[in-house]
Amino acid sequence: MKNIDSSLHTTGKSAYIDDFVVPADTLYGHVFYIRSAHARIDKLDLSAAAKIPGVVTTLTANDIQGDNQIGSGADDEPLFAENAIHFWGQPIALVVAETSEIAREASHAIACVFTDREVITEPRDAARRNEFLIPPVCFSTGDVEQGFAACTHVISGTAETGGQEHLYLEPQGAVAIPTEQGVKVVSSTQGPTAVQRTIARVLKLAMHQVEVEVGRLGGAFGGKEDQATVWAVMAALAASKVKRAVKLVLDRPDDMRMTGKRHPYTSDFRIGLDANYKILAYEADFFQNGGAATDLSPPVLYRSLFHSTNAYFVPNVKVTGYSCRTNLPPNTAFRGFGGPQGIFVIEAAIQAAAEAIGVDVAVIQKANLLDEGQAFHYGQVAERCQARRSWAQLERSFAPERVAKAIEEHNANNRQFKKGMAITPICFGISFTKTAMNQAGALVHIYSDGSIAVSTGAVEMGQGVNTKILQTVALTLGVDPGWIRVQSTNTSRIANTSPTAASAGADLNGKAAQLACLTLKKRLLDFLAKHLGTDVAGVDIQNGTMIHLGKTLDMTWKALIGLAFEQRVALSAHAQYATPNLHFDLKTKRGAPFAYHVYGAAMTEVTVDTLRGRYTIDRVSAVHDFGQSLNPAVDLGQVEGALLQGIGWMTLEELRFDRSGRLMTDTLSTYKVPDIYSAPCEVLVEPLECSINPNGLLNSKAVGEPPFIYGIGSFMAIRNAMRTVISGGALHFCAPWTPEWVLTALYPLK
Ligand code: LUZ
Ligand code: MOS
Repeated sequence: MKNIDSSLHTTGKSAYIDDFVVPADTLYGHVFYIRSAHARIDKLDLSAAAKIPGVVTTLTANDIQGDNQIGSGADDEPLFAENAIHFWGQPIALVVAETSEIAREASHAIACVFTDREVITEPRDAARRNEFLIPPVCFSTGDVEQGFAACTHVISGTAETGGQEHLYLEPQGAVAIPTEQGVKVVSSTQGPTAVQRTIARVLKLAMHQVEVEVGRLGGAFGGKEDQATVWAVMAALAASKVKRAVKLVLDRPDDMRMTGKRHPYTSDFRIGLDANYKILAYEADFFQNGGAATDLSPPVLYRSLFHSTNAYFVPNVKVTGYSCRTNLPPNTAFRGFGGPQGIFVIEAAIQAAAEAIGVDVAVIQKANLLDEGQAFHYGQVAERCQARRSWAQLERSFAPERVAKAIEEHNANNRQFKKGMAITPICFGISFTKTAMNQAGALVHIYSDGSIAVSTGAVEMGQGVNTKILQTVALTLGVDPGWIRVQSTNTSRIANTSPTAASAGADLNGKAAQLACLTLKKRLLDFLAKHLGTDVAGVDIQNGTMIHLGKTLDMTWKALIGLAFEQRVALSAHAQYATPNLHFDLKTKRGAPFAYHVYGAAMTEVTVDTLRGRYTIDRVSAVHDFGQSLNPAVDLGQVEGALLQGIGWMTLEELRFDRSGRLMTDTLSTYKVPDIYSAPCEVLVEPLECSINPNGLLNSKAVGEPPFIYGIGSFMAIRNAMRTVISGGALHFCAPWTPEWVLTALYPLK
């Protein structure tokens, strides 16, 4: 089945926040902030702005009835700063005017006197001053010191990865409409309930007075898991103050300056191997740049620790995470959620070990892949482990040894253009690491004309979750997909939703929809059996036809529903799904936090122009574990998109903050994202054969985040190509590897 949204997208009919038809007297908001990343606010005077014609009101912390607090991870984030700001772009006030142009102009008339304070942008600087968002977190298993003592080779080093702008095509935004009982907000958020809860808290309302509606998002990638809330709350606050609809949409530079991004990490590693290249011990310290408030930094840090050994078995592990408070915007969820940052470090460590020992890196990787029944360092046992099977299929299908040989030959005969390759195995745990978040709701209505409406907590953000839910409903009820519509996500229809995140949107919400459909199906079959005067075991509904004792009945779906309605059969059902058997002990850092793991392996081939520092990604060949894919076209799109986003993170995308904490790369002319010219010339994706997953939706596996990690291969492959001209000496593991940095590494200043 093709993605149900593809024709809407390609004909421009998909409706986003900016397409939402607003009342004629809608007002527009503009957020005011000052040109500083850390300052004491001495004086704030909005009177000049308020006098500008067209300005209807201004809002500051003084306008808040409830708590001036929007922090999710901790109560450390005011909606409007009062006495101090801690990052460049932190909101201080909102101007509300008849047009967005007037609101923007008026914000320039706000007078704010402030005193700059010292700015910290680097996590290690923060750590030296004990500026942590949470106490250090340590996961360990076995005894690393004993492990290292038994090793033939011990290698240590440092690895760094940069931040990343989400660059969702649709910027952050919301429209708030005052209602009789409270407020209704249309928001571009992954987490409607988080928006609802925070509006209730700030406006001093009960949650049932707040309705949050989400049609679809023009991309999110984690950037709207938490950080869509701010703008929705501001719009709601303004709307309830002036009793008119208020729309607030950030322009691109403001969005890039004011919102948090992927966490940059700088990490120290030590890895120990025996004479057979078995990794006996691994130790790492991760310094996470958390930004100025807690936000999702703690769970992101936890996921770095969970995934710090990637797809390898390591008997002795000690990994420690430091969530460092700096004066950057609060960094937040971004596809992979700390996993890629953790995995980069062990891949760098293995690469460093291979170079120090003088052995092919793939030999070490392969020798240490996780086996069925082995335990991760947090105690969960790998079941239906696909690490070795993915690697083996990659070898069968894409012959990496032959590729390596061809590259060697090429490099021997070419001075300027050097080729390199790398294999990246992946392993990613599926479930929110916070067990309580692994639940979802669904509400299915069958209307009396036979048409079916499905509501869940899932937010469609381009990833195709609605298509998968629709397929699940069609399959479970046994009806033609044409009868079914997936509705918007709305807190009045589905309560207490987890954000659509952690790659688990289709799993959780699809399973809830499946449960609701099973209830309806049972009611309908009971009714059909009674209607025919037969036993329920003899009737079924399949592919839109009614079946009795193996024979097709002369009764349409529509007719069945008409009859059932006449007989007062309940044609609506709600269900909740909660992933079973998850547990994790935060004290001992042990348990089984994941429903299952996603595996895979990719080979990346590149060519580096060693004169200019430029490179091309020639080919990425991957064997990816989809389980039994529900929708191969949707899933392939996820792999391709994630791969390219991962390549961007590793190669092109470079956030630069100046010493005062100002983001210098706040436009698309200064922040380079991969386009079609920097995409791999060829992407070959093979599904891993015979992977079944009873813990997933209809045997499928989650797909959103794991393939992002394949991007690491582009960094390693470029590095390997550079190695052919730089023998010995330092070649740092410091991403992103922009052409400028490649050139600088190839021709270091003496
Ligand atoms: N969000 C979250 C996530 O709140 N918890 C998680 O474990 C997670 N994992 C991946 C992406 N988003
Ligand atoms: Mo996410 S990083 O699954 O919002």
